[in-house]
Amino acid sequence: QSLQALRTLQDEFVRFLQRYKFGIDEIVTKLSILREDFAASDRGNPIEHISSRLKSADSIVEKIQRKGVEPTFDAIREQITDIAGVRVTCSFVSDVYRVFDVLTSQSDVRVVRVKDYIAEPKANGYQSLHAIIEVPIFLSDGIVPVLVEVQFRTIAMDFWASLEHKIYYKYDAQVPAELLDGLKQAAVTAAQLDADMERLHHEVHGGEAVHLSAASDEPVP
Ligand code: 0O2
Repeated sequence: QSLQALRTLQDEFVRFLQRYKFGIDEIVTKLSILREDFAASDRGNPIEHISSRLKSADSIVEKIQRKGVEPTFDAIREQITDIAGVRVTCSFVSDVYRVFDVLTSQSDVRVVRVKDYIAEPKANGYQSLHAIIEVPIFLSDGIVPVLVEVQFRTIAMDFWASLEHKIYYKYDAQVPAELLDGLKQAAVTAAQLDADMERLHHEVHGGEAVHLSAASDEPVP
């Protein structure tokens, strides 16, 4: 390939990634506005922490190989849905669903897919609510939709996931069985802590509807 062709490809990749950065900016701004608005209201602020990351080129390539994705921008756009990632940490499980509901009911937000690992934790104990969300990005030459993966979780779920992530990488995915068992047990303890905190919170703020599922609108008392 000529140097010129390589430069063009590099420019295209930079612009490709930049759109995901704009997607992150849009979602983080929406969440920051909600956080400030909740804080100014008398309904209490459900958002403890917001973080974000743009997937690295290395990670994107690794995922393309692992999933056997065709190496074209269109195929990557369609099949790698976590290039833009935003994480929202809440105190209570009910807040996780509350923030999810408020964000996803905004008129320019489209929910593409939801994976509720709180309702159905992964085998290793991992819990979080994942939503692939599409938002419009207003560029100088038009509007483009961008996918952002938003992970909603409690502080306890986040604590567990960050330790599990470190252990997974330390052992290069070959985690000894007793550590896996320990992690599984810690996930049960974390879920129990979340349930206890939720109950105590509800006792103090009794009467408010508590949503504990993304799939159902039924309030759980
Ligand atoms: P990072 O560092 O956050 O970018 P995949 O599992 O990635 O092939 P999919 O459908 O994209 O396919 O996965 P999923 O389950 O929707 O979510 C993937 C992301 O969720 C991960 O991203 C993690 O952030 C988080 N996650 C999922 N499962 C676990 C888990 O068991 N432990 C921890 N700690 N995090 C998990 P990345 O790209 O792996 O990492």
